[in-house]
Order: sequence, then structure tokens, then C-alpha cells
Amino acid sequence: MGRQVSINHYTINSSIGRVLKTPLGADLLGSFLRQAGLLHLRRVIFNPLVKQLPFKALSLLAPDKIDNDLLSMMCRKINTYAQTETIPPDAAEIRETWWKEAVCYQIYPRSFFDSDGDGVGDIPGITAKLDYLQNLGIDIIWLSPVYDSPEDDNGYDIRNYYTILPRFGSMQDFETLLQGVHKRGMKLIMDMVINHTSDEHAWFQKAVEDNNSPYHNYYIFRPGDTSPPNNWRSLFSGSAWSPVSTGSDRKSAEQYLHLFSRKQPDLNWECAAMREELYRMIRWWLDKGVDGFRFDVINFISKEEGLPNGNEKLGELTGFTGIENYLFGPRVHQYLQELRRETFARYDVTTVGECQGLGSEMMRYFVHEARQELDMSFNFDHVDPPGAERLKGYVYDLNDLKQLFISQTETWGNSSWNAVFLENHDTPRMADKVGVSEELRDHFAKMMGGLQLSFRGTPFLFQGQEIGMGNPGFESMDEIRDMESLNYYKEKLAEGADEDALKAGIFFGSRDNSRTPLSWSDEEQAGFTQGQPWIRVNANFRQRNVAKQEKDMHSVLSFYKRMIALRKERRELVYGEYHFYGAAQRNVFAYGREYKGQSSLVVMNLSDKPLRLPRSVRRALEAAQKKAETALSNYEEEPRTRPLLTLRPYEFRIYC
Ligand code: ISL
Repeated sequence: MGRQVSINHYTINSSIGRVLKTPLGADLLGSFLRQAGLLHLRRVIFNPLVKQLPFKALSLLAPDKIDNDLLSMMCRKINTYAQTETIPPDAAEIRETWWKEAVCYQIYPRSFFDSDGDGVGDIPGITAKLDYLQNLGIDIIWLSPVYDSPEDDNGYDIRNYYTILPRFGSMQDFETLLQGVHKRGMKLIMDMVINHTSDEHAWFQKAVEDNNSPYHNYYIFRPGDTSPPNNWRSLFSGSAWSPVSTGSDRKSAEQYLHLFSRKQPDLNWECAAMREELYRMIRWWLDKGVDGFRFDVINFISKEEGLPNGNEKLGELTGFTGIENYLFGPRVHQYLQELRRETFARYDVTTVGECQGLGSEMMRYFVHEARQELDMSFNFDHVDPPGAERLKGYVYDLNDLKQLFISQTETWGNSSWNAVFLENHDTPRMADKVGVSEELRDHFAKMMGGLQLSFRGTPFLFQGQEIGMGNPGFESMDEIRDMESLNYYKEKLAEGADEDALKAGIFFGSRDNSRTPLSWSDEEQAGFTQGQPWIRVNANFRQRNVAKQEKDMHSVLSFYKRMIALRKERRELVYGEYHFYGAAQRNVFAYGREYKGQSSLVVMNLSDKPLRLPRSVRRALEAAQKKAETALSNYEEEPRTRPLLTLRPYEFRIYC
């Protein structure tokens, strides 16, 4: 579906304006400027006169970062899309459905709750805490991988899709969990990692044992035992190629592609038999009764034919040379449509794709309802600040998040839906990215929850967010477990990096920051385990934990419960149109939501200082206060003035 021959053709001589009119052109350029720290040039580029210049003129703006090669590559991609894919018109109204109304919660099983004292969270541990999740108001649990795995990447390296990792429990334990979830009226979606497997998966083992085995075509091999076949870099440092270790015979020596660690070989989606095996496995899980999937790096599955070298300039910029050859790959939509047709199309389930590098324009190709691919996507533009690198440290400006969220809502339309997240297992805790002081942490945590739960898009909370957990404050490399951080440390040290600065960056940005155990109580090891936890617990667990917050009606946890309940009562918070107020003013984030005659107003101060409200916001506030049935804020004391003239640091108020 959606195929159409088009006469559109773009070259570096096409006008900037014309290129920007295409979804891919707009997004590629947008994320390029973001990554290059050139967002200030947006104004220049969108100037009507500049828009008339040829696309190649962009290289004059930042010759060190943009060259004609890069621009030609962008044009080639834009042409492919223009010729093969279309975004159908939007429906006149939003279609209402359960997964748009749901509140989701991501569980990172290793760190959720340990039931057997081995220091690692497990499936019975999750079952034991289902009442907690139900009380919080959670509808859907997303479970990070629990499949059998050597755990090179904490389970994102699957050895067997049909079995459960013994330290997490048995298949019986999984079934008990699923029943417990369903009994409570909740749903469970599985993480599904199908861009790659573990190198210990039987398919890969057979593939390397015998070049003539049908499994050889399940992965991506190229001849050569010394230098890599192309310049692609792994997302986890070093080359994206590794030699097959059993290759003693020089002639048959081969390298295999792994976009992630060397223990995560990429699957060859060109191979129909491989795809069929994956579909069979996914149907097996569906028949077991799971309610959908979160697909890991699903927009990376289709690789450019011939695996050409990546553009060096783009490589320098992103750190991932070659990325343009698998981001928006040539057959990604064909595969996604097939995946849906062959598996979940026949079940009432939901799907969310992890789509790094996807902007809000391109997103519609993946989630527009008429295209029959995915229901929602996780987009990542807002995860790190423009041009910043997580492992080097940064200060996050919430105004950037505001701008991105506002511009996203403009492009979604009625037929595309999205997943809204602020934290997950791959990024430090939000309060630490922003650098929030200790005394404002609760206010901040509530404000972020208020924002996430009053925005359009299905909210995905990450465990610990509901009590305002922060980074644990790592102090030594011995505390770090994540292979991404460890590889990076080794590589940069070898390159001669300053060790203290290197460590500081890792302690700030390591993915381990969000992977420490959920603080359940003030008991030993935060009540997470009776044993020695696999990674340290947060030092402040005696002050900040679930048990304590459950007893306190003013806690972050209580606020989350109220906000979740409010979202379920007020359909405008799910489906409503937006009206933004005072959007141009820094630190003011204010919006009205309206749906079928009901309306709500949200106002926020994104800064740690008092904020004087602009007149447009004050007027909207006054009107909302007059007619509101419910009001909720993250401050216990009522404001002193009415009408409100200023907001306190990180103040959040909602009127419905
Ligand atoms: O954290 C990152 C590396 O810099 C991200 O780029 C991350 O690797 C990317 O978002 C893909 O994430 C997913 O796939 C990875 C896995 O390690 C992550 O935990 C998972 O969320 C490989 O399966």
C-alpha cells in the first residue's frame, strides 16, 4: 500500500524551500542542525529569501560540518521516499481506542524487585508488586527483555526467544505474571529485540559453523579477516564489524555486522526465511496472550543495499559513521507492514517502536493509522540537548523540550499517535540532567509528571519516576556495569583522554544511572533484595522510597496517583486539541486542552526561579480558575495572590 510513482526529484540544485517541504527533508535538516549545534541557523534557513537558494548553498553556512556529499546523500534518501512512500490524508477526527487512553509503566526487571535474594530482580518479584502498580493507576506494563540471554547488554541480546532467563524465573512464572496482570484488568507488552540476536543464539552458532547452512543468510557476513568491510561504527564503540572467531581457514574468514556490541550480530532482514521465523515466534507470544510489543531499534532493520561507506562528516557529527545507511533504510516500511500483517494485525494488541533518529514529520510514515505499521513510536530528539553528548555531560534546558513538544503536536494530525516518555533505561534521570537542587526535587518530579500526564500521546513512565528517583551518584568505575560505558571508557582512555574528565562524563551520563534498583523502603538495600544487589542502590533510599511516599499524601507518588486518575477522568487530557499560551516566553509552558466541550488548562514554570506570567497566560488562568471543577498543583500552600501573577519555582497547576 502507499506505493506511488512520483515525478518529484530532488538534487542539491533544488531550492532549500522545496526540500524542506518534504517530511524527510524537514526532519533530516532539523535533526542535522540539532546535532551540529546549529539550531540558531534555523531562522536563517527558514527566511523566505534563503529558502529560494539551492540546497547546496547550505554547505556555505557551516563548511566544516556540511559538504555536498552529505547534501547529495540527503537528496537520494528524500527521492527514495518521495517515489515509494506517501502519507495518507488525516482522518477528520481522532479515533478513540484503549491504548491511547492507557498509562504505561516500564519495568526494568533486573532492578524492579528481587524475590529470591540473588541480587537480581525477577518475574515473581514483579508479580508480587502488581497491586502496587494497579493502585498507581497503571494500565499497561512494558517489560524490558526477560528472554534467555548471556546478558552482554542486560537481555537486549537474546539467545532464545522462546525461553525465559532462569535467573528471572521460569515460563510458568511468566504465565503467572501474565494472569495476575490480566486479572487486575491491566495489560502487558513485551520488549521484542529483532534487529539483532545474541551471538549465542543457535542461528548464529549454526551460521558461523557452516557457511552453507541456511542460517548463514540470517545474518550479515562479508569476506575478510583483517580490515572491516566498511567504515560503519558500532553504537557501543569501535567498528560495527568483527571477525568470525572460528574462522581458521583464511579463505572462508568472514566478518559480521553488529550495530551494537560484538555479541549482538544484526539479523539480515533481506532473508525471507529469517523474517518468517521471527513472525512465527511473535505469533507464539501473541497466542500466549501478551498484549503487544515494544520493538527495539526497529527503524534500523533495513540496511542500504551494498552496505556503502558512511559519510565521514556525518560520522564525525553523530559518532556513528554509517548511520545514514540504516536509518530510514530502503525497505523498512515494507518490512513493518509485513510484520504487522503476519503477526499482530489479527490481535487486539498495541505496538510501539523504538525509533531513534525519527523526527515528528517522519514519524507519520511509521505510525499513521492508514499505513498499517506501528501504533506509536518513541522519538528521541528531546532526550539530550542539541549537539550534546550524554557521556560528556551537559545541562538540559527544559525550554528545548517545550519547543520540541509544541512542534510535534503541530505535525501529528489526527491519524498519528505517539508515546510520550521522559525517562527510560538508556538515559540518566531527568532531575540530574537539568541539575535540580535537592530542595526542589519533589516539585520538579511532580511538575514533570504533570506535564507528561496532561500531554497528548500515551505516557510511558519509567520505574522510579513516580517517586522522583535521581541518579545514584556514581563515584567509581567499579560501580559501573553497563557495557556501553565500559567500552567507551576503554576506547577513550586508549585515545589519551583525561581520565578524571572521562569518568565525570560517565558518572553523569551512564545508562546505569536509571538502572539502579527501585527504592522500595528504608530497609537494607532499599528493600529491593535480601542479598547483594547486582548494582548499587541509590544512597538516599532512606529518605526517598515507595513505603514512605505511600503514607504521605503530599508525596511525589501521591501526586502521580492523582494526576493519573485525573487523566482518566478528563478525556481532553488524552484527545484534546491544544492552545498554547505565552509560548515565546522562556520558562513559561502553558496550554489549554479541549475535547468535545470539556477543557483543561495547564501552566508551568520551567525554571528554579519565580516566574512572572505574561498577560495572555494570566487571562487564560483567570478564566480557567473561575469555571474549574478540579484544580491540582505541586505546591501544598495556595498561592498568595489571585489572580496569579507569578509561579513559584517549577510550579505546576492544572484546572479542569
Ligand atoms: O543508549 C544508547 C547508546 O548510545 C542508545 O543509542 C541506545 O542504544 C538506542 O536507543 C537503542 O536502544 C535499545 O537497543 C539497544 C539496547 O542496548 C538498549 O538498552 C535498547 O533500549 C541494543 O539492543
